Amino acid sequence: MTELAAVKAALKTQAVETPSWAYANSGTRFKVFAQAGVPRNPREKLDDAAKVHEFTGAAPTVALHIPWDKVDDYAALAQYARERGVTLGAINSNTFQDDDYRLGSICHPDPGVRRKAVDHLLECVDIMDATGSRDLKLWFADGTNYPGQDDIRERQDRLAEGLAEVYGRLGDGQRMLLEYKLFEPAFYSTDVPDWGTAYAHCLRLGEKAQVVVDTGHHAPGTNIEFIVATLLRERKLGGFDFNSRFYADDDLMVGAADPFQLFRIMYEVVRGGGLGPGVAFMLDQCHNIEAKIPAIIRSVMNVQEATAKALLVDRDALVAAQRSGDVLEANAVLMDAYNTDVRPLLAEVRQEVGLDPDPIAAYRRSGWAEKIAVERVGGQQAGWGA
Ligand code: AOS
Ligand code: ZN
Ligand code: ZN
Repeated sequence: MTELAAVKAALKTQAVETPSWAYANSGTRFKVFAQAGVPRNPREKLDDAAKVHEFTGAAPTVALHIPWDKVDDYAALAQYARERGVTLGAINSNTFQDDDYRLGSICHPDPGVRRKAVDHLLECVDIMDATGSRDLKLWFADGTNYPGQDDIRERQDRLAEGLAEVYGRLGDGQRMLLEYKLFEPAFYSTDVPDWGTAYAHCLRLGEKAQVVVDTGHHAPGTNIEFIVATLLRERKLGGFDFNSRFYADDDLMVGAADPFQLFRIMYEVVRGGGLGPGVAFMLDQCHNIEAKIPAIIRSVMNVQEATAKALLVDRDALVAAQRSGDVLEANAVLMDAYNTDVRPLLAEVRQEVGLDPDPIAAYRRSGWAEKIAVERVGGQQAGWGA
């Protein structure tokens, strides 16, 4: 296979998981702007996700969030997805929206509240059994607001105990993906604030526990690609929640704020052999003011563009420059790949698999946006503040 053929082959197999909540109405704590045609239930979210896959060919799975996507029959929902050409992906738990969770969930000082949180996580594994999902994605809003509020070390013990129970319930081929976040909603201490804490818990738990890197969950200036390289090296990178940030957990379109950072991350993924099914490439975004489906298509394309550039890095030239200590040349090799316009290459890749070279234009021409605007009245809010 020529080098270009190998790059194309890798791009053809790339899969980006889209989140059900990105199709629903969302906003900030100031205002949720309702959009026309937004899904009214989980099935309609899957209909929209299927459109993203239809035009990109690269979004074959959809992440669910429980209880925002609560249904009576999850196996039927999975079947509904399959009939539309997609399958159900990660199950995202929610231990942050009940009054009981004011002081935390799995780390709460009260064992009764901890029991409730762990039971929810176990229920999520039951749902995975029904949907055929591989991954349970855990993000905890747990933490404290004031020094002295709770024992931060004991909270780690509670976390470890709860996670161990859920880990024990995982079946063969199922995984637990633990997500970290610097702060918010807790402001003084967060129970899983960084990759090191997530890694330490996952290491103790075992092989089925891996870390999720949400690209919006770091302090400004954090070298995320270093984290990615390290986790891949330790075989503990379970996946990504992709999005962009300017300030905090902005959840904007991936590759919008800093496409160069996304390229650097994808380079480490390629370099570390992470471009495969072992790493889940998920989006975790909200489209508050822009049209949702084209924004998700755009996001998938942004990931593809960063990946294509990462695949185009001349590794031999890079290694030679690095080993000879040629700083400028090494940097130039990387920048050459980053500065390549990969859009024609991706258009070609799409045409080779029978897709329109311009997924957004194809979506716009399809009439789907107009159809759902007429058919769907009273779209659902994603969940936050609902
Ligand atoms: C929260 O900030 C996180 O990024 C989570 O991944 C969260 O679970 C997701 O937004 C869906 O609830
Ligand atoms: Zn996330
Ligand atoms: Zn987040």
